[in-house]
Amino acid sequence: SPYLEDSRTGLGVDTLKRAIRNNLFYVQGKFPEIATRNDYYMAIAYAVRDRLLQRWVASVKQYIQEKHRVVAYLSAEYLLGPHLANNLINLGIYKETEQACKELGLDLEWLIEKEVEPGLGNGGLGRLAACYMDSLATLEVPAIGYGIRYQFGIFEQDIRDGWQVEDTDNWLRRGNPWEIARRELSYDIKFGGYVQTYLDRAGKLCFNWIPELVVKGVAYDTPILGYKVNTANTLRLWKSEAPHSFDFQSFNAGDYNSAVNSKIICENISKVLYPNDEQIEGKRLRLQQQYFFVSCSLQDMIGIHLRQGEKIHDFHKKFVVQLNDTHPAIGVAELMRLLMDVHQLEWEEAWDITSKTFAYTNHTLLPEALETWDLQLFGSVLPRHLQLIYEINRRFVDYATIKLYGNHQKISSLSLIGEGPRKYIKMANLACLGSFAINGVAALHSELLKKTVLKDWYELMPHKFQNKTNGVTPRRWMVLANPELTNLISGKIGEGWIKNLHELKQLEPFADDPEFRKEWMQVKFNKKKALAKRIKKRLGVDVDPNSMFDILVKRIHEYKRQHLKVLHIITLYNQIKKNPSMDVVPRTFIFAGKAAPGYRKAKLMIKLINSVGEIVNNDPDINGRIKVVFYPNYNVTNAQKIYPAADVSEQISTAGKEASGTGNMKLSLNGALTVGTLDGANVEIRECVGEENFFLFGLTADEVAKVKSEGYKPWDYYSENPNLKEVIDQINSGYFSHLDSKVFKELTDSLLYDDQYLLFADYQSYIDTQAKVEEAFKDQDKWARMSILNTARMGKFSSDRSIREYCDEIWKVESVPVTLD
Ligand code: 26Y
Repeated sequence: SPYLEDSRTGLGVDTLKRAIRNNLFYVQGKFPEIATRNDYYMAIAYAVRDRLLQRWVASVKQYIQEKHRVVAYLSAEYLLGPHLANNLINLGIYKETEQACKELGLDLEWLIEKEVEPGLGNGGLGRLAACYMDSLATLEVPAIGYGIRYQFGIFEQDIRDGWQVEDTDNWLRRGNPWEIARRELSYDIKFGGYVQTYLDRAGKLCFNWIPELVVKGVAYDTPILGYKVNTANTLRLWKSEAPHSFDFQSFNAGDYNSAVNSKIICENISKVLYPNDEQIEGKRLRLQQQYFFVSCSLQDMIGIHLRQGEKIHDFHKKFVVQLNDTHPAIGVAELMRLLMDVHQLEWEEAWDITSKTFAYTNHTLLPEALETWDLQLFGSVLPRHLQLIYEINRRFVDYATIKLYGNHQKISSLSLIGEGPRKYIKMANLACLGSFAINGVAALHSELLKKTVLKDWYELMPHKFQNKTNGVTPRRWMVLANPELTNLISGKIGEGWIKNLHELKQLEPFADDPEFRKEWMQVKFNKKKALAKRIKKRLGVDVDPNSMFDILVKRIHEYKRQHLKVLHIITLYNQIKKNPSMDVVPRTFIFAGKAAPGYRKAKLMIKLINSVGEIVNNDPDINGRIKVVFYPNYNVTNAQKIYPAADVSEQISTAGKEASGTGNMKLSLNGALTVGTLDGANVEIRECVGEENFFLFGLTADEVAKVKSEGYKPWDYYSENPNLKEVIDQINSGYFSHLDSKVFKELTDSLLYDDQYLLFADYQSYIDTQAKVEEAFKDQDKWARMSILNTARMGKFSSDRSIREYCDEIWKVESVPVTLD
């Protein structure tokens, strides 16, 4: 072309080359001879960022000019994963950039591997938020994601002597080219102190919160680009800082220490992500984190709304605020405070606006995982909100008393305040009351919510309850993680499926094509080879890519039952030991996942996996036919390498415990066949892929409830099942722990005497099902057919479908195509 493309927006190979060279010089201040790998990574990242900015500015401009309704997604966690490759894919310039790099003598993949991922989440809930941000942008829906810019994300996991060891995640150490600090966009957030009441001149009762501490929240924005559209939405994360004039009295008085101390206290709020999921810990700092980001976000929304010349009374028409679990539920009280104490609205109107603004997604059925805050602690951090919650509750209890004819048990279960040795605030109740919609994350989960943890709410307000089955973005989890499979599929059915996953259905006829089956299995084999290479490099263990890759990767939890998988492995091991010449299908068992640092049994499960691996992998009788691998530091980066290599996806939670699961979707989409219970979204996956392509085992949620109510006795299963007994006795004998019989006692005791998660009840069914898996795998051609049909039928599980449903049925927002000028 005779025209020179703009260096900051052009998408051609030559332009990209020029941009990378320019950035190396003008951003990194380097020339090729002395540039490091990081310099090149930065040079490319900034080239990509320029192209994002063009779309981002256009999106924001259009949203402001045309005053569209906006979704605000409030989440304490965003598990984004690396940006560079994803942005290249969504911009549609992966190939071009690869070529530009090549011509500059660089290997793009090698640079992509360099990126440190922002691990600002624990697991499923945080990753869901990231998939939803991708889909919102792809569907061209005006949206802002609000959260916390943790300086340290989820810890890095290392394994030493079989045990998990945690290291801090200093993800910002080399800088972050994907964010822009908006120094001018900041809000003051109050903490502690007391509330003054006074009558104003009109005789109205007013409240004045005199805080003990004021912290400044500064916005850091990251553009989230949709797939092959111009929409780039904003992820706005708040960093806490000391206000400009922090403690100048102390400073002036020469008390340097106390001045610096208060700076540190302020900065602590966004310092580190709490590494617990499902296990609540009532820590003051965590409550401060929640309030900090929620208050910044709501103040920001009100500011945006008013600056557009709109009235505060119409706030709920401009914004719909989705609460990602109860972590941001304090928003209900905070919006009341802002509307009343700052914007002078009366209670009735403030409540009307508030209860039309929020919608709440629940992510758990474990009653012990429902968030509560000690009332005293709560009042000492948020004294004004405690008053507001009392008043919200007073009005609600009055209403409920009439509706429920004074059914005290129900009313006290619905109350926002729990009574006991100590009073506490029930965040799920605050979320339910303050929201116009409440949803679970899979069909079964949404049904069980209505029958169990939120039963009383359902009976009182059935119209609020909905289901929104989770989904995952095919961009990251197929196009990026598995370009080989992507190409194979697109070669047959075109690329439409990437935006409309239902189109995968068109693959079905190719399951009958022997050539296609061969190519399908070849892609899988190559991905297994690549993973085997990584395993060798990271762990020094040889695994055979011809063996079945049997994969169980997720956070470590008793309810997820990684230890049930271990019981299966030991059972198989014992079978081979007794009959070394038996015909076994070689298998590689791959585990990965982090345990909350304070969760002793979960950490012990990791140790057990590694101890069993040590014995099994080195036993000459086994002769490499089964291998056990624990891949350390499971995160988005590693997940992208693991899913494409899976033959079997293990989804083995106790029925009724896993809200949805999303790893189940990513694995299945990548052609793995599922071994699973009827739990969470497994139920819907099985419905879609067909029961003949799904290895079902175990009790149903109803059966689990029944067995428990009838008095479950794990010991009976143990004493009546010789194989199970042998396995447990073996663990207890120290067979896997250098004859130290105490190491796993806490775990085996909890199984023998309690077994909350019914491992023993499901054991035999699991073993039998695994035998069927083995049989099926022997017929590789049949397996290929099953795998293809399985992927072809996963169309439902795109996060695009989930987000469409949220938009249509909860948020009432519409797409706004963005035009570039
Ligand atoms: C209160 C605090 C300790 C806490 C922190 C994180 C509590 C829970 C969590 C995270 C929960 C979580 O990740 N839940 C998962 O959400 C996924 C997305 O909906 C589901 O697929 C998955 O089943 C559920 O366990």
